[in-house]
Amino acid sequence: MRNLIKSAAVVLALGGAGAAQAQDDITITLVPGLTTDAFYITMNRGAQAAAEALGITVDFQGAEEFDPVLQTPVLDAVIARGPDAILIAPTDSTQMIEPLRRASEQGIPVITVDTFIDDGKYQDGAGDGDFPLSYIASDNVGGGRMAARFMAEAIGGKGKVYVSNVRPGISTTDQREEGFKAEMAENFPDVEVLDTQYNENDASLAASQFQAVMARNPDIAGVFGANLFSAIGAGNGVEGAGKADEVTVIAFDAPQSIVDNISTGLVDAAIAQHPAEIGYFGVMAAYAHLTGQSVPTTIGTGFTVINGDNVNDEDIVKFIYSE
Ligand code: T6T
Repeated sequence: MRNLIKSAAVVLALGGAGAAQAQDDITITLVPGLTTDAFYITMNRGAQAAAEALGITVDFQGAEEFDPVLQTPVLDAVIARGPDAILIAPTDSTQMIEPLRRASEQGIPVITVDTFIDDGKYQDGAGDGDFPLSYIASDNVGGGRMAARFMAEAIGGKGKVYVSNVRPGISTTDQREEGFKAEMAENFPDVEVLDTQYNENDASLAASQFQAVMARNPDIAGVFGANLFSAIGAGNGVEGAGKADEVTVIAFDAPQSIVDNISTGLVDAAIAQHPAEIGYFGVMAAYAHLTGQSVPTTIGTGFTVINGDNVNDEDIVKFIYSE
């Protein structure tokens, strides 16, 4: 009912008088993967910029860890409040399908940001999780391939490396690993990619895993941290082992601490996503839908590579994630 009344208000607003008041009445909820991650904090900054430009409200409701078991009750509470649209980074590509279907069945439009459910191809009539309107994110396979190229170049095209990753089932980090391995297999045959180490988004675990990998492979040449916590942990592990000069660390994500580690030389390169763009265009897509426009089923956002060559450039500052 509330949604119906609001839709009527939007239609009225489109007709002319009272536009500002009716737009004030639109509320979109952004559900991040977790609330304390600089990546999602930056995404929310972009979402708030769009909300301000449009004169609407965006609220930010999430769990404290990246976990579908914790995200589901947060989502259920959001659904119960009945926002006009939900933007969400689903924490598992299969486990979040049914919880999100509950939103869709209640008439709340769903757009996924950063991560996807099912195969990420929405509105094509195929698959259980076809109902979200749009997916707004980085090209994570492409980003994984970029990471592989920087790694291969830094280690001279040969040696042992591994991927420090969160856990299987997360679309983004799965795709980064897939892209990293595909690029190595296709173009760098002398790079051996060892077994992936899964760290449950725990930087301390990622750091201790480096020590264990090194104990088994004293000639380890590099580690790719496939997200912010994996990369922070990989850097800490390499530093703790006194191997900063010998082991290459390539990071996905760009919080201040990783950028600082690029300045000291501990981290060789970071693939910075543009989370503020994801938030901004997520809100714009939801608003477009709520005001009767069609929206693209995918919107791709970019990357900026930060390394020793540009880490001190003024232009780089805007790509460092907010804390
Ligand atoms: O890398 C981002 C995000 O893209 C991924 O889906 C989960 O991890 C981060 O939030 C970084 O911690």
